[in-house]
Amino acid sequence: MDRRGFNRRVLLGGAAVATSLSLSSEATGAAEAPARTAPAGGAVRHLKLYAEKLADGQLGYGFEKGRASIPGPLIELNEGDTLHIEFENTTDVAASLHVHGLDYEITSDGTRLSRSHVEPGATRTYTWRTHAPGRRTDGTWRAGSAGYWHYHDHVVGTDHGTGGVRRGLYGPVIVRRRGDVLPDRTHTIVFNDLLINNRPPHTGPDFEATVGDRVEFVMITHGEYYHTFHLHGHRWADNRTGTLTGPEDPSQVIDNKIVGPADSFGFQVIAGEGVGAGAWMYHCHVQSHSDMGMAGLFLVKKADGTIPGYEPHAPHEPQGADGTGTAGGAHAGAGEAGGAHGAHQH
Ligand SMILES: [Cu+2]
Repeated sequence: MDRRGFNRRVLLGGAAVATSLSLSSEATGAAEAPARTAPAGGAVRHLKLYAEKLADGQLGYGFEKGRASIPGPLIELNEGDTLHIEFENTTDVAASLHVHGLDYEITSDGTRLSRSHVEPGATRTYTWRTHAPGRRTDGTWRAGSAGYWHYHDHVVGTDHGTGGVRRGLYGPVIVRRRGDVLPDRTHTIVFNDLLINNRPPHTGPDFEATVGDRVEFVMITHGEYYHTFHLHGHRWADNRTGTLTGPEDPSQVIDNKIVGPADSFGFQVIAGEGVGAGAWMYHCHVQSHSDMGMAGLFLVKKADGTIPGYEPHAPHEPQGADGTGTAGGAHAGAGEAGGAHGAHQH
């Protein structure tokens, strides 16, 4: 049940007074409008994706030529959708596109072993399919595709894409189930070795929101190390959506999660809910890792745009409202490639 429904139930229960269970919008800063939810899938979508060399020598994926970013753009689907990706490799080395969690035939595996990689200058269409959960004919239950997943190169450097992943060829995929709550905005955080999103240490990335925004984070890990992802002032449920479905949902609520190479998860928070505006840190909680710069800020502004107690001093720019997303319900479209900050060339 959403906050609004919960609120209503408390009121309908007889006591038209605020109780400890009543989460008013004044207390939470949350918007009053009902949350938007994902529609049923079943669409066939087409997308163009480029692998490119960035100015700093790293590699990135992008929806448009010259707009590649690290991480690559968000690809968003609804269970039942099929996505055909025309992948063009503009780099000077063989590269590929390999996805986790979705359905694909061996010809879309994105590995040299299956000859589904792409030579420099060449193009190949990869097909990803997704499905809703359901019962198999033998009576057992088949999981659906919904989840926070990711894609990456599997060819550059070694047959496991070790060089491609290290240099930035990775990105997020979200598959939503009908009825999943849609966020106002989605941000991607990738712990890759001891860097975040392949940026220099101690340079974020930072993400901006206003109190009450429903902000989604996709958290992916790559590289050689295990980490713990921690966000200050906000919590999430350790389940598929990162959100509790109601008062009986047994999922553990956490604010810290151990992650290892190729893990991915996601969650949504109401920015500043119950805690207000602020420069809320997120970081790896392995102490030496955070000390070495695996940290960034979730900059939650008051409605007037200010952030109490925060004096910007770091040299990096926040990733703001033009970041990513789900704006307008676009699918397999919007991504973090939008802004100048996307390519991380500073
Ligand atoms: Cu770490």
